[in-house]
Amino acid sequence: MAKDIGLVVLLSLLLLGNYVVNLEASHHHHHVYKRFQSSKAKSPPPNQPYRTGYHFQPPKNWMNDPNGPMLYKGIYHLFYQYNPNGAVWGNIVWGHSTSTDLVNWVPHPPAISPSEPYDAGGCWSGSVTILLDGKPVILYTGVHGTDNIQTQNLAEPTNLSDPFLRQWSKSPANPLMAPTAANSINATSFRDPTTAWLSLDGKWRVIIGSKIDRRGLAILYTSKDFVNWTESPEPLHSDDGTGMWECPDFYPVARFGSLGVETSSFGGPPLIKHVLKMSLDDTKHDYYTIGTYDRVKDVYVPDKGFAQNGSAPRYDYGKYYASKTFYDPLKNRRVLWGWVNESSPVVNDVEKGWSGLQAIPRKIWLDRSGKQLIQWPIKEIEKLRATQVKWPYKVLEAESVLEVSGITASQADVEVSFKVRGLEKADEIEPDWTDAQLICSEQNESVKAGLGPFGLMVLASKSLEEYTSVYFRIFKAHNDSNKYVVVMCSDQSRSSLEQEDNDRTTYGAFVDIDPFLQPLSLRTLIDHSIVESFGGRGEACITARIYPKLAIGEEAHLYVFNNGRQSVHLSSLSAWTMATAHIN
Ligand code: DQQ
Repeated sequence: MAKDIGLVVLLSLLLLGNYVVNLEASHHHHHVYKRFQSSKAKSPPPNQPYRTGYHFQPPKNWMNDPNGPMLYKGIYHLFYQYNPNGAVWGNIVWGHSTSTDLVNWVPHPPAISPSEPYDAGGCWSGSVTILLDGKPVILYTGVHGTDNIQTQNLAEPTNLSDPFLRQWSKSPANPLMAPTAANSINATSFRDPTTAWLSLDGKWRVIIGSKIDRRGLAILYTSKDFVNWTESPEPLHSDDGTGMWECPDFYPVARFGSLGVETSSFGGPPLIKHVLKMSLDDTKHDYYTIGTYDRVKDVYVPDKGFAQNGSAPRYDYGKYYASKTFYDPLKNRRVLWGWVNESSPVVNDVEKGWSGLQAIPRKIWLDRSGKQLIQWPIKEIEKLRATQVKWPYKVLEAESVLEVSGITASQADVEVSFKVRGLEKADEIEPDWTDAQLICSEQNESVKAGLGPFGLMVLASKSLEEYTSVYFRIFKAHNDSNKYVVVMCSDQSRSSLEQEDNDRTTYGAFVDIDPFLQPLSLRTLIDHSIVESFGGRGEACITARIYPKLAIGEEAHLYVFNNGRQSVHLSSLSAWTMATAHIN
């Protein structure tokens, strides 16, 4: 059996060219390191190979933005933009589920649905704020039925003693914030209120995404009672040429350490920095800056080197949008949710009856450098880890591919660390290679270099007709051979035999680590049609959606490869089958 696999891999790699398989090593690990024999991942039903085993999704229909995540009476809530009538966007309500662990989810009826003239066109995105007496309230965007006019509205729990908060009542005072003849608000670009924060004057603040012409805006409102809101003369922040700012998120982070900070916390520099994230409607990516919140002038100023536009760093360099964080007082952390759209065309969504996933919630904090955020899948997800395969330290020879067998590769969690030697042999980066995505698309994993590419091939068919590669390349910096540039790629070009109509963009990100000093780690969460990768322990994240035809269920395989001219060291490798979570 092991021989067969080795042979097939060898043959197929020869067909692909460029590879010579390290057969010796690939034989060693088929049986040796299976440590646990626990629960298996369920195979997906044959007609639904792309539904996930541990990612949040409703039983059917369309889902987009995460809304109002929070903890209330020890229970986590997630609301989400949902179409109760079909697999395409429309008729938007707030879907609602709760959980005690952020892993398993119980569905509830929609929390809010169109019912009033001001939201007849849809209950769009918004946030939850926990008031001083502990009462959670929703601010959401209502879209007027006929003319797409957008206003901000309040909903409160009908029964606070219900820990699931299954019923919500809209305030009779709605709409609370509205475009009028007197203000200059763009009526059809005014949406997605953030979680509110309390400032020094005892008044609540909230920002709403907007634009005027091409200038993106975070319009600021203040209120004493959460019902009567006044627009501030200046936005909290704005930037020219960006287009519409959707789903803004504004929150404090600790300058050092990974603990979360409550949204209203004062602290102030030097202990606290602020993050402003916006979702750029033009590019459909989430960008953030790190900066200072001036509470006196009520403005946010990004640190030097940051601009609130498409040049800002991204949470995720793959498919990830309309994200939102919340402060989790139970675990003292800030948790990030993000919507992962399909990469297939609408006809396919309709055919399979659903569209959209939520990424695994991520703990998020500021890096020691103060220049970027770090993200890591919440710890709780590790309780789904079942059968484990663990390899000892080994050398990954130049041009080798090893199969990681013994787990269910279609529903898995993989952690691998590479140690590189001989960095002097790395190729020098071209001076104009400043765009990681471009580097990755011009040099796929078959293009050999001095150091790399090395990484994983996930959701691969046995003979590698299909695979998605997630890998690193290490370059010497231009004109400075003591500095190195690490690029992380996620290549979807061979993910499926039938994907002409899919979005197959190759994604790329720079990873800000020194591969001399630390091992270069990669963690990848694989779940049938989603591949979420974390490079350098959360320095760079890339999420992809893929639709294999062969690498489905038990037919999926996992490989680790090095296609560089030099060997690299595999300082650790662990892979787990992930058990199926109870989701909705
Ligand atoms: N999705 C919502 C809007 C938001 C957009 C509508 C972002 O509120 O601006 O479903 O994906």
